[in-house]
Amino acid sequence: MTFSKDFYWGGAVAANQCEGAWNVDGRGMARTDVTTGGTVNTPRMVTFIDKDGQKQKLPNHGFKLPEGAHFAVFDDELYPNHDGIDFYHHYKEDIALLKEMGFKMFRLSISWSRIYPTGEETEPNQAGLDFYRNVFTELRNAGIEPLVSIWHFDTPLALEEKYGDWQDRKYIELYEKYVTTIFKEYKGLVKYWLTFNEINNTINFLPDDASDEAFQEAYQHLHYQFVASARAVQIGHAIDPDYQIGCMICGITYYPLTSDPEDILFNRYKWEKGIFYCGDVQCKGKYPTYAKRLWKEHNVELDITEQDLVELKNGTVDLYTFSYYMSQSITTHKNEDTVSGNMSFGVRNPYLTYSDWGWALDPQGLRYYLEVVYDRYELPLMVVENGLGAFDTVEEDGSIHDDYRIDYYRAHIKEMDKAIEEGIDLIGYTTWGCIDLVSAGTGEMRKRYGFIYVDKHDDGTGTMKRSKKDSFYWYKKVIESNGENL
Ligand code: P53
Repeated sequence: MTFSKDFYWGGAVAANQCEGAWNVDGRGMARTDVTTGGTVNTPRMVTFIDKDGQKQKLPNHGFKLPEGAHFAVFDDELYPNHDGIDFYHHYKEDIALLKEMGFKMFRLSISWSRIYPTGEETEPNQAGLDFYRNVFTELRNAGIEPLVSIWHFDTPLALEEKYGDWQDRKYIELYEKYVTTIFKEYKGLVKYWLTFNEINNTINFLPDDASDEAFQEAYQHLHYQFVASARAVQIGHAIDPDYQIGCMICGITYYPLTSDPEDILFNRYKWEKGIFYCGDVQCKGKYPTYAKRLWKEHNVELDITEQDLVELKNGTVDLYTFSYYMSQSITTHKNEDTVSGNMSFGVRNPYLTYSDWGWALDPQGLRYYLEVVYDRYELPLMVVENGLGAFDTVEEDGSIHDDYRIDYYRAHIKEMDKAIEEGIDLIGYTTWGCIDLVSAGTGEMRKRYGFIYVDKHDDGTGTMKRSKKDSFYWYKKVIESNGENL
C-alpha cells in the first residue's frame, strides 16, 4: 500500500445536516431551516409567505424567492434540518466515537448564521463562537485534525431575502467579515479550511435549457463567490501563513455515452462548464479562455471589476478538494433510458450499477477524476466526500450489517491507492456522513451514509441514540493498518 504515514483518514459532515439546534443560542436561520423533507421522487419544498400574505411552497432545486415574499416556517410542515442529529448537544459523544475509529481528520462546517445571525451584525455571536471553539478543542484533544468548510450551502437567510442568492456585490464584504472573525478566532486550533462547498453546483446542476436569465444569475453568483473565496485566501494567509485553504468542487466524472464526435465534444464542454470553470478560477487565478464561449452562449454580461481580477490572481487556493460519488454518462442523442434520482443524473451506463437513489457506482471514475485534476493543477488533493447513501436495517440485537457500504469504500480506496502509486499527491480522504445525518438532496434520514447509526427517522421520531455498524469496525481496521487491511 502506498498511503503515507500521515495520510488524513477521516470523515465529513456539514453543520446544517447534523447540528440541529436551529434556533438555539442566538443562531439565525439559513435556507435549510425553511426547507421540508422530500424523497427520491418528491422534491424538498421551500416555504414562504407571498406578497399577498398567502402561505406558499416551491421546490428547493432551482428555487428563487418571488418578489415581495418572505421566508417562513409553517407549523404543519416537518423541517428535518431543525433537529438534524443534534450534533450540537452530542458532539462530545460523537467525537469519542470518531476517535475510537482512529480518525486523523474530521471535516465539518461552520454555520455562518451562528456567528452572524443575519449576516449584517457588526459583532459576532459569542455563543456561536464558543460552540465551535469547544468542538475544535475536543477534536484536538482526540488527536483529530479539523477540516473546516466555511460555507456549506448555508447563507444567512436574512441576506438571501435582502440581496437575493449571491446576487449582490455586498456579499463579498459580508463574507470577508465572517471569515476574518473565524480565521482570527480559531488560529492555532484549525489549519485546513475550505472556502465554498461544491461551489460548482450552481452551474453544474443548472439544466442546459434554463433561461438566459438563470444563467446570468448563476454566473454572477459564482463570480461573487470566486472573489469572496480569493479574498478569504489572502486574509487567511495574512492571519496565519500556515493556513492551508482549499477549493471544494462537486466532482462528477463525465463520460460520453457514444463515440459520436458530437458526444465527445459535448462531454468535453460539460467538463469545462460543470467541473473546470470553478477549479480553474480558484486554482489558476483567472478565468479560462472558454469562459467567454460559455457566457456568450447565454448572453451573459457580468459585473466584474479590474480589482476583482487582481483579487482572483492573488487569492489562488493551496489545495484542491472535491466530493466524489458517481460518474455520469451524457449524450446529445435522444435517449429515454435515463437514471432517475432526486435530480437528473444522465443516461444509464450499461457497464455500471446504480444505488437506490440512482447514483452510478463507479470506483474507477474516482481514479479518472484524480488523474485529470492532478494533471491540470498539480496541487495537493483531498477527497473530502465519498460514500454510499443506502437503507440500513437494524437487526434485533441492534447490529447493522452494511457490507454493501464496506464494498463501496473498499473499491474506492483501492483506486486511490493506484492514483497515489502513480505519483498523485493525494493527502486525505474524509468519507461523507461518517455519522448518519440529514440528506442534502432529499432531506431524508433513511438515505444513510454513516459508520455510526443514529436513531432518527423521517417522521421526526427517534431517540438520537448512536450505535456502531459493521463498517465502523471495518474502517477502524483500515485506518489502523493505514489502508493495508481492506
Ligand atoms: P445527499 C448532489 C450530487 C452530488 C453531491 O448528497 C451533492 C449533491 C446535492 O444533493 O451534495 C454533496 O445528501 C454535499 C453534501 C451532501 C452529499 O453530497 O443528497 O456536499 O452536503 O449531503 C450527499 O445524498
